[in-house]
Order: sequence, then C-alpha cells, then structure tokens
Amino acid sequence: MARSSVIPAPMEVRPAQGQDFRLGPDTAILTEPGSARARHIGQYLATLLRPATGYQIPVLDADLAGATTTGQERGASAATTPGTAKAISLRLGGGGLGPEGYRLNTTADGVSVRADAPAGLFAGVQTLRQLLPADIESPTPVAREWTVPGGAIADRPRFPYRGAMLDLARHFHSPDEIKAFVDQIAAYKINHLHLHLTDDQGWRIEILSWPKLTAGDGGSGVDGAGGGYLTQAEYADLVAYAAERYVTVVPEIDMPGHTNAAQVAYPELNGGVAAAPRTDPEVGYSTLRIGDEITYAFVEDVVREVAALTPGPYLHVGGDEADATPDGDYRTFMRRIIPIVERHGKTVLGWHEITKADPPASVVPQFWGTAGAHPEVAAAATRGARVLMSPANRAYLDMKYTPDTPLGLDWAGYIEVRDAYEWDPATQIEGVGEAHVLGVEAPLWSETVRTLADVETMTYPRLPAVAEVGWSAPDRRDWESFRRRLAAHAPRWTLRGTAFHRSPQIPWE
Ligand code: TNX
Repeated sequence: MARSSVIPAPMEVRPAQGQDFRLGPDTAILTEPGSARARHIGQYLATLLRPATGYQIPVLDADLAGATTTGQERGASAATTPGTAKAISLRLGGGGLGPEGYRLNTTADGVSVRADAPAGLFAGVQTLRQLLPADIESPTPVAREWTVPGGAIADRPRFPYRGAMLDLARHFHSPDEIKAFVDQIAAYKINHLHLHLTDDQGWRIEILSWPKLTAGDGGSGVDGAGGGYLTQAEYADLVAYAAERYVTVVPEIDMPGHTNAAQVAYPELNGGVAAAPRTDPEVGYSTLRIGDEITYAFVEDVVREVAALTPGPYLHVGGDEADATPDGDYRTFMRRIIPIVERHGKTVLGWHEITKADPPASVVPQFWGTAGAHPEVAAAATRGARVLMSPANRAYLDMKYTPDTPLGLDWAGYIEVRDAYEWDPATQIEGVGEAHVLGVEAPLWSETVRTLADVETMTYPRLPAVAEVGWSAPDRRDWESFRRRLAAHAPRWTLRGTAFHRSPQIPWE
C-alpha cells in the first residue's frame, strides 16, 4: 500500500475509494501559467517519471494546454482539463498551508498539487513520487500499471529547517557525490545541506584572496587520504543544483578551533610558525590567534568570499571544541566575527558552544549535546534565539548503529533506527520548547567515511527517521507505523543504487 508508506508522514490523509488515478502514455504535466519555477518543478517531475514509465510526459503551461481551471477552483476538479486527458497539475495559490505546505488531490481523472509557493509544489511532488509504486525509481522501463491511490492529502512541515551535513574536511566528497546526496535527501523533504568545509586536516573551498588554502588539494584527510577541494565555480554550481531541489546550502568555516589546515597553509595565522599537517582524528588542539589583527583580516576575506557565493541566509562559523582557546578569548573572537558575518548579509549559525559568548538573538546555536540541562543554550533561547537540534545520541549519522557496524564512531553511543526516530526536538533541552526550535539536522562526520556508498550506509535509514522528526506533527509519528513504511522504501533505494544499513529493527520486504 503505497499511500501508507509516505515518509515523512503527511499531516492529513483522506483516502477516496474508486478514485485511483492511472498514469498513461497520454499523461501530461500542466504547470501554473507564467511561472518559470512551477514549470521547472514540472520538468523535474517529468524527469523522475519518464525512465520507469517510458511515457513522454510533456510539461505544458496549464493555460496553453487549454485548461479552464482558475485560481479559485479547489480540489480534484482542478486536475480535470478539457482537451488534455489524464493530467498532473502543479498550481500555485489556494494552498493556505504556508511556504512549504501543499494539497495533493487524486481522482480517477488526474492529480492536482496546489501550494502557495514553489517549495510547497516541490514537496508535493516528492509525496506524489512516493505514492507511486516503488518501481517508479527504476532507471529503465518497467511494464506495469502506474497507479496513484485516490484521495486528498494536506501537508505542511512542523519545523522550517530540516537538514543534513556532510564533512568534506576529514574526507573530501566530489561534486558529483554531493549532487547524488542532494538528490536523495530532497526525496525526504530535507531542505538544508550543511557543508563542513574546513577543519584541522583540510580546507575544501577555494578562497581567491588566500589561494594557498587549497594549494596541494586543500590538505589531506584523516589517515592521509581524501584530499580535494571545491573551486568557487564548483561550489556555485552545487549551490545552484541544490536550489533547484529546494535545498539551501549552509557553508561552514570552522573557527576559532579546527583551524590547523589554514595554519599549515599560512604560517602568519600561527604567529609566523608553520603548523605541521595533521591526518589524525584528534580535536581541540588548534586555534586562531585571538590577539593578532591578521586573524580578523583573514576572517573578513573568507566570510566576504563565501557569503558572496552563497545565496542562502546562513553562514556557519563553527565554534565547537575550541579547547585551545581560553574562554575569554573565545568570547572576544565571537563578538568580533559575528558582526562581520552579519555585515555580509548572513545569519550566523554556530555549534552550541557559541552561546558561551552571549551572542545576539539573531545567532542560531546548533545543539550537538545530549538531552538535559544546558543553561547557556536555554538562556540564548530565552533571549529569543532559535535553536537547531542535532542531539549527538539521536541525529549523528556518524555514530555506529551497533557495536558491529564497520564504519563510524561511538562516543555518543550506538544509534539504531529507533533511536534516531523516537525523540522530540522540543523536549531535548530544559527551557527550549517548540517555539524556540528552528528545526533538526543530521550531521555526518567523515573520519571513517570515504565513498558515497559509505555515506549512504550511514545515512539510510536514519536520515528518513530524522526527516520525519522534523517534518511530521507529533500526533502523526508512531514507531510501528514508521518501521513498516520504512520497509517499503528499501526497493526504491535498491533501484536507485543507494546503499543502506539493513537494520534488524525494520521488517524489510
Ligand atoms: C565532534 S560534533 C565534532 C567533530 C567530530 C565529531 C565526530 C562537533 C561539533 N564536533 O569535530 O568530527 O565529533 O563525531
């Protein structure tokens, strides 16, 4: 039953008997007249549907196709288009469910997706994709019926930020690998991709004003393997690719700790003494020099270039594990660089240690601790900050599933699928409730992770769990339901060639 396998679970699903829609060779996609973005989403959907169905699936402006629908029309009738049988329509307006919400109505005559904004249409398209049989993910034609179950879905996310993170510093991932990852996460309505671009082992983004940062592959990786870096053109291309999939890239420049690679490339950032390259996974030994003016010239240049390449609202400044930076220096540093980032038009994200610096309420702390009392994070929330939730014992994709998992670390414990699923972002930190939570993010640190298959094995099936934690209302979430729905996704991953962990907690088909 495809309907019951949608992840993340939609807000409201009302089945309608006898109203299943069958795609056919004559099925067209009709998009909002005059909207280039709706048209683009229509083309994206057609690209998803063509390989397995073998149908042509033309994409047309709804009015050019002779549609008589108006913005006032609601529900399934909007999919009925005189002159064009069997259409999927993507229309803007009349959704009433916020910037990412959508209504998806299916009758025997067609499917209509309606949303107030393109992001909602895109989310609706991902739901439609999951309503079709798993074979829809086949890269080659499959001779079968393509049925969408009849009924009405109304959906919107609980939190606006649902993210995943790749660590390019400990082992680099190529632009093509990152694009493949973007394609996968967008299917689960993950709308932010955080890239950890700099660390002790390597610097992975070209900075024109400090070119030695990426000389020699931007340093090495953990165990001396996995160097590489993104040119500015590659980064800009990735950002655009992600944006077409409604994924916002969040670049991270980690400071004042995790800076050894920069201090290898530029001894002047290290008091004139070249730092030694490091390929071990240790943390907490490096720091920028808080009293040196060149530190701030460096930050200014890097932030200016990265901000200019990044259309999204956020720039992540790291701030974690700065054990080699005394607390007073840490505050001095953060209080000086936060205004630099804001002057370049970006909202500051920082690992939750940033709350030690009493930052302004505009700064978003990313919580990576475990549940309980965190007075500095709670104080930031009380001052009006919104918190991004990445509890390490729930959302960390680099933790092993069990002691037997070949990849991964275990400092935050083992995280099986159920652990990744059964937690609530609004009850992790005392004093940080629903209204203080911006959303959730699942970080994948890459000390042990190299290939795309490694990335996938750690990500699936835990990322879909975190996606549902971030999207679905608490009353829509249920472990028994989730594990059954998740099982139905394995054939999709297999058809797409996505590796995943065969957790014994899931009744795989
Ligand atoms: C802690 S989580 C780190 C990273 C490591 C990670 C490994 C955080 C903000 N910092 O430097 O890669 O543990 O799990």
